[in-house]
Amino acid sequence: MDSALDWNKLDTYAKQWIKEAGNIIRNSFSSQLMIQTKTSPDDLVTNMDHEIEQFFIERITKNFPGHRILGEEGVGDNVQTLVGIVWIIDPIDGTMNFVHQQRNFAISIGIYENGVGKIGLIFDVVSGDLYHAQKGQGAFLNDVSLPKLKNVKLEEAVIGINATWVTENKRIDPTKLAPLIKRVRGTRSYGSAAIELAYVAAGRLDAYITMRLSPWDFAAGLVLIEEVGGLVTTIEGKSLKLLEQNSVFASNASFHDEVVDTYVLGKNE
Ligand code: 2AM
Ligand code: CA
Repeated sequence: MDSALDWNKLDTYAKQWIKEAGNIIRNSFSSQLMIQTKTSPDDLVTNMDHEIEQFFIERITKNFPGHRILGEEGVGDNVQTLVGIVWIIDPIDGTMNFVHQQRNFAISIGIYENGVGKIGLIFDVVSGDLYHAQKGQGAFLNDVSLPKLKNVKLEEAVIGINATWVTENKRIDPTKLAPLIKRVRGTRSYGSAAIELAYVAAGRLDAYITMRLSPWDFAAGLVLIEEVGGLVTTIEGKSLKLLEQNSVFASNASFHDEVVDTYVLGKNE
C-alpha cells in the first residue's frame, strides 16, 4: 500500500479536475446532446456522461497509477473489492435534470481507502458550488466551513424524497412513509441524489430518503454528511454497502433512529 500517499495533493488534483470537468459540461450546452436510455425510459445517459467519466479516468490513471476507478458508466475498472484506493465517480448525477433543465445536476467523487471514505466532492456544476470534505477535517461549501448539524424536531424538518416512494413501487410499501411526510414541515425533490446529500450536509435539507442508489450516487455525500455529524444508513438503519445498490436514509442525527423505528420498522405502533 502507498503509505506515503499525500491526501492533500490528491484533494487538490480532484478539485481542479472536477472544476475543469464542470467547464466542459457547461460549454456543451450549446451543442447537440446524444441521449440514450439504459435500463428504462427514465434511465438516461448522454455522450457527456461518457466523456466526463473518460476525462477523470485519463487523469487518474496518469497521475495515480494503482488507484482504481468505479464509475457509473463503467468505463473504469471492474471493481469487485475495496482494497486500496478507489475513486467512486458519478460523472453526471441527475442526468435527467441535465437533459431537461441544464441545471440541478452534479459531479460526485468519493475517494475511499480500504473501504473508508477519505475525500468527498460534490460539484453543482451550474451554480458553481463545490461541497468538499476530507475525513476528520470538516466539510466545506466553497471556502466556507459547514457547521455541525443542529438538533431538529421532525415537525420542523424539511426532507428530500421523491414521490415515487409514496406511490406504488417495487421497493417499499407506499403507505409506510406517507405518515412521515404528513408529520414533517415539508418535502422537496431535486432529482440529483448527490445534490440532495450535499444539501443535507449544508443543513438545507434535514434528511434525504431514497430506495435505490448506486455507490457513485452516495459515495461523496456520505463523507460530507459524516463530517457535519449527520448519519447515512440504509432505510433500515444498516451500514451502506459500497459495491451494490442500497436504500439510503441520510439525516440529521437527532431524529434518525426515530424515523427508522417508527416509520420503517414499525416498532412504536
Ligand atoms: P443519475 O442521474 O446519476 O442516474 C434521481 O432521483 C436520482 O436517483 C439521481 O441521483 C439518479 O442518478 C439516481 N438514479 C436514477 N436511476 C437510478 C437507478 N436505476 N439506480 C440507481 N440510482 C438511480
Ligand atoms: Ca450518473
